[in-house]
Amino acid sequence: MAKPKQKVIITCAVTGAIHTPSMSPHLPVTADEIAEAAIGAAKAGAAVLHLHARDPQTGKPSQDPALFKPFLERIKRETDAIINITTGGSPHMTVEERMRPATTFKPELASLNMGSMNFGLYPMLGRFKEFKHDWEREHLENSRSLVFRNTYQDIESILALGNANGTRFEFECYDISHLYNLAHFVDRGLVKSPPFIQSVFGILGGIGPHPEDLMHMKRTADRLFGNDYEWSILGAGRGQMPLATIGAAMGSNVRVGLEDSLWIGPGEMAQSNQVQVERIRTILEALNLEIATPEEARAKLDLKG
Ligand code: KMH
Ligand code: ZN
Repeated sequence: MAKPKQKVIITCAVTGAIHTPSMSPHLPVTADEIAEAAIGAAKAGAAVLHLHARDPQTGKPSQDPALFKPFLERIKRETDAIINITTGGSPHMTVEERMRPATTFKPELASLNMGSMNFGLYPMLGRFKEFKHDWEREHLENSRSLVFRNTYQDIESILALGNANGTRFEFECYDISHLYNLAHFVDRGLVKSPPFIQSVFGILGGIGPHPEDLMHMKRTADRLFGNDYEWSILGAGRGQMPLATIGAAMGSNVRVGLEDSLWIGPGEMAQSNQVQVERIRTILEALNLEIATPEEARAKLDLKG
């Protein structure tokens, strides 16, 4: 009998906390914009929606649950997609602040960043020079001196929150050491199998975007977790589509969205999250891969539904 085809989970990270409104007119900011972008991505094939909120006046990232509520309600009404709420927030926030929306809404999935690191946003000052709001320049400038703090205690607090609420995690691993941190928590019995590993490539402060970096992450994850993990690829910026393509050809799931890249081609801004989902979907189908529905993704990731 033919082996059933592995179905690929597409995650779409709709707005994030890295890019700022002056960088792209297409970055969703208000609750309606975030909801519409997320619904468009789900219709195009994203089974998972990774969500952050922003202050609607300034576009500044915010973890205020009141800002999440309207778009979460609308997305749940209009799609069956899996809601994944950030606990990363922004590298500028405390972990207590970052945990607020996942604590309030008890989603099926939440992100969990697996180590402390430099998070170099300041190189974007070379590319983007005009900013409508003061916070945007400061956000990039201050990244020279900040550490994205994810101590063992921080990780334990977020794991405890998930384990209390039946929330499972998208484990964001920006470097090889983060895989070892994840293995440590698996060994301690605090992480249920299979972990959903989001390997992040191309953030300054983490592993680079070279295909060899991807291979090294995969070899290490295979050694630490055997077959017992769900692998996904997130390439930042121009690495988004090439790395997702390489990963998918090797059996990974994929993440796209304007949180991770504002682009759809060299010098060409993505007009929406949906176009990035459509692009990766076209690539996956050309590779003869099938796209997981939300129900299939729930089964693969063992979510509460
Ligand atoms: N911004 C991405 C590189 C989070 O929300 O927890 C990683 C991220 C972090 O999605
Ligand atoms: Zn995020």
